[in-house]
Amino acid sequence: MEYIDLRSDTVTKPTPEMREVMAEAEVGDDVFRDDPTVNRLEEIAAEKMGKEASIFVPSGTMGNLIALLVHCQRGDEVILGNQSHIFLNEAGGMSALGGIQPNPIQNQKDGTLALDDILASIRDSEDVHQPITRLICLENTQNICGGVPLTVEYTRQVGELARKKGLSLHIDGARIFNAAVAQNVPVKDLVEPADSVMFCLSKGLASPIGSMLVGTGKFIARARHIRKMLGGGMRQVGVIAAAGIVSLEKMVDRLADDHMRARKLAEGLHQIKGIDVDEGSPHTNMIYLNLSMDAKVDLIQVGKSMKDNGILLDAYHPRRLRLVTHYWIDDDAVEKSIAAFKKALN
Ligand code: TLP
Repeated sequence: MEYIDLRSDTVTKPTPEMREVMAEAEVGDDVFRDDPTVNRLEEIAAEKMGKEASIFVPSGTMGNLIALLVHCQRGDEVILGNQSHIFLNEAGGMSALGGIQPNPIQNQKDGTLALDDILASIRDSEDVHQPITRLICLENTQNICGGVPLTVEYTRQVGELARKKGLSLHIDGARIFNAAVAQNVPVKDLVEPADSVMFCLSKGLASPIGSMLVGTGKFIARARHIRKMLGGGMRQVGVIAAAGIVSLEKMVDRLADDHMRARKLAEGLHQIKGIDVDEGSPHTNMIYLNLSMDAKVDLIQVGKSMKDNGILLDAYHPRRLRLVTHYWIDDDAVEKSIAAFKKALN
């Protein structure tokens, strides 16, 4: 049975065009830099982001970890959001593998870190008692705050603050193209203030695997070394890089369709008693909602009923839910989902 899968945009299977180019891809040993398809993908990614160089990595988690390991030494500290994926959902990699200490500060509702909070969290480098603050991390779009995009202006402000204080700025841009498309701004402008950016091919851009890390040539040379250290040096990986090229060349503009369908889905859900869609949601391709206290069922029950109707939800929390639209969610899937929610809540 083909499910309508609203759990995440990570569930996207390759498009028919991707399957074709994957079968035909020219490949070589990428650890020797011999894979022409990977080399091409890395060139395109760097160019699109307006940075000198890029490296293909197996996952967003590894891309973020490599960035942190390049920026920081053992004992250094990173300022990041307390709702950030790096802090909450990357298995503590920075501490376990890099001896790096997170200094989480509150994410505001709009996904930002307040500039005053960042300033107040920077350690006194003259004081031998304190760790050395090295890096600030932003997340765009900010997933847990609602898939909310950070603006060019805000990112510039954080970049300026970082430069003034001698810190680096890394952006976890797993969904940076969603942020660019939703705000109708060039992605280059969104990442211009950052020293490094990780973005995913394997989410809304529908590749089966892979993320890119971009930065200066020197930064990426060091990243290449660390990727190997982590076991992320891949061989004839042009077979998946080929899908990544389709992601970057053909799949970016259509993210607007995912955003439009998320809005349609949210409008439908607004009409259903017992569902409280978050104010302002969706900002991009994610809808966040709560089941109201007077709903007769909890989300675990709703999840079961939806699954019986062919729809998958990430229903692990009794009242709070995230729904994500992507390439494989078409208008019909939106209609069916709304109808199934109605049924599940009655
Ligand atoms: N996010 C996944 C889950 O891990 C939560 C999802 O379904 O949203 N940064 C951000 C902002 C992410 O949302 C994710 C994945 C990653 C990094 C990690 O990417 P992968 O899964 O490729 O390691």
